[in-house]
Amino acid sequence: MTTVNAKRVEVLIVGGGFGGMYATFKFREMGYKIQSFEAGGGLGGVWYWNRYPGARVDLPSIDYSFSFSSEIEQEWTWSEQFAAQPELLEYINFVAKRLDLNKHFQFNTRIEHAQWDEGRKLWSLKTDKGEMWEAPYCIMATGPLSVPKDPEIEGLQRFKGALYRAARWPHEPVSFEGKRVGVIGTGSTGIQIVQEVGKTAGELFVFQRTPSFTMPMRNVPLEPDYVAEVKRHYAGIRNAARNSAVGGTRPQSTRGFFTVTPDQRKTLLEDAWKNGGLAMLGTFSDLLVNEEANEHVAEFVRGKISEVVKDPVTAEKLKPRGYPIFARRPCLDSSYYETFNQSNVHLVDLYEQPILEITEKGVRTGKGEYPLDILILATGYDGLTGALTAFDVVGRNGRTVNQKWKDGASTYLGIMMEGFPNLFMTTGPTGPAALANIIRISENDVDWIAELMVHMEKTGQAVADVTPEAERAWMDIVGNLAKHSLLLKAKTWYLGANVKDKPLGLTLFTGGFHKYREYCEAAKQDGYKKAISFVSGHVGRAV
Ligand code: NA7
Repeated sequence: MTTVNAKRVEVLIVGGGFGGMYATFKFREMGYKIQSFEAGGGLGGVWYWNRYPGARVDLPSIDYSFSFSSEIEQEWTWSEQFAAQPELLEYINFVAKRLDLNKHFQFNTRIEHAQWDEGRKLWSLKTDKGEMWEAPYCIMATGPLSVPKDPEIEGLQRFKGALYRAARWPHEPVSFEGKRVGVIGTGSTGIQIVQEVGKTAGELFVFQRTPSFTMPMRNVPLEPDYVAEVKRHYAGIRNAARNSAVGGTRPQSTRGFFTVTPDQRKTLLEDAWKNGGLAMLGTFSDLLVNEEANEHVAEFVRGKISEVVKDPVTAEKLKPRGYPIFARRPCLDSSYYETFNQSNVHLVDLYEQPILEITEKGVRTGKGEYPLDILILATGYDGLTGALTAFDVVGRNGRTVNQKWKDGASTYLGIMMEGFPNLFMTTGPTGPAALANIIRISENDVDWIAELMVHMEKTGQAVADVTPEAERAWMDIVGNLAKHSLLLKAKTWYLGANVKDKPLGLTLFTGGFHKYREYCEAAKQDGYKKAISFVSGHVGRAV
């Protein structure tokens, strides 16, 4: 790759989601000369792209916000317990303006190639505009859910109606009034879309392959008194979040399911259902490791579906079976199951009638054609690894990330990869990415990287690469924990099962965010000696 006319900075940052925003702020404040890139037209990552009707975060807004600035915590006020996408984007833009972040970003710019230059100890990045940038450090804040995935269904391009992708939703409002609408996909995204679009669509056809378990969100407006109380106690709230398994304030019980009587269990589950949110997952300690306990909870939720959905045949089809509850990402809804009681909403069970093709008019299944005006794809992402395998990231000895990960992702803490010196990820694969609050992980990872860079500067090191032993040891920890997890028992993006030919495996740290932080801390203890091999020299500032 030629480096003629390359622009030179000290830290290159790819991605403008929460991770990229915080990295941009942090490294600027440390005095580094930075350049950041974002493929979208603005900041926000997932919340920039996912403007589909009903898009909403499923963690409490109070938790799902930056913790590094007490000024921002005090100045910003959330209006709802679970913020909707427009408010999240407003928050993101508020933070960006407050910290003057936009000026560091090149928007509408994708990185097409990244290469380590061993001789010059630099990363070279090529943008889709043909520009070259170089820096000793490169931060890939490319996110676990940034590469949307179309379904592998023949004829998608033939469809003459309006085709919308949830993860690339237009900025203009879309009307469903009186229209025949189809939605393919019933994960978190599809569920949010269905309950919203069902309100106005003439007819709504929900093409369901695997049903998800969804629980009531019970979203509420946040009362001023409550917000004031939160603002008084943010320090404690953040501390609790950092020391919890999920990186948030959701209680996590240490009580095993079978340690209490059936009556007590029932009461606890009913309470969790009434309280809403992901409370149920924290009601017992063993729901992701004890299959029998898990099945009891699954059956409880199936019972709730029958209580809501009037048509017993539809209710049965909506009931997930054959995989443990919570092994797919548990969804939250406000009226998903109720939507199927409306006469304009129809469940199309793809187990009974698989989709054969998309036609000019609509969707053709084994039982016939469904003519549609609008088709919405909510078919997920090439999660966790997709962003870094979508283009060539070339490390030492010409080895690419694709080559390194051909049998599955391998990293150290989800932050570094052996053979890719001075390249860092935030919320990378084999970290806790999808299982804990992404903002807490991003902050942790950026702070960890920053500390390492300070250490390098103080000790005169130009290059940091994780040792093969440290990476192997981390992967053993991740793998040994995964063996005990019921997450392995569902075909999900957590395992790469939704992408054809992707190596199958649980590339997530399942030990909890608090434990993850302990491993991150431990790496620093002996001056990174066990984890990282350094090459001395001058890097960083004033190049
Ligand atoms: P998910 O959870 O990966 O869901 C994708 C959905 O799309 C899921 O129901 C899939 O069914 C379905 N899908 C994918 N391909 C097809 C085809 N070819 N035919 C029919 N149905 C298909 O993505 P989401 O965007 O909903 O959620 C991603 C994360 O965002 C979520 O986990 C939260 O963390 C937030 P399948 O399960 O493969 O049978």
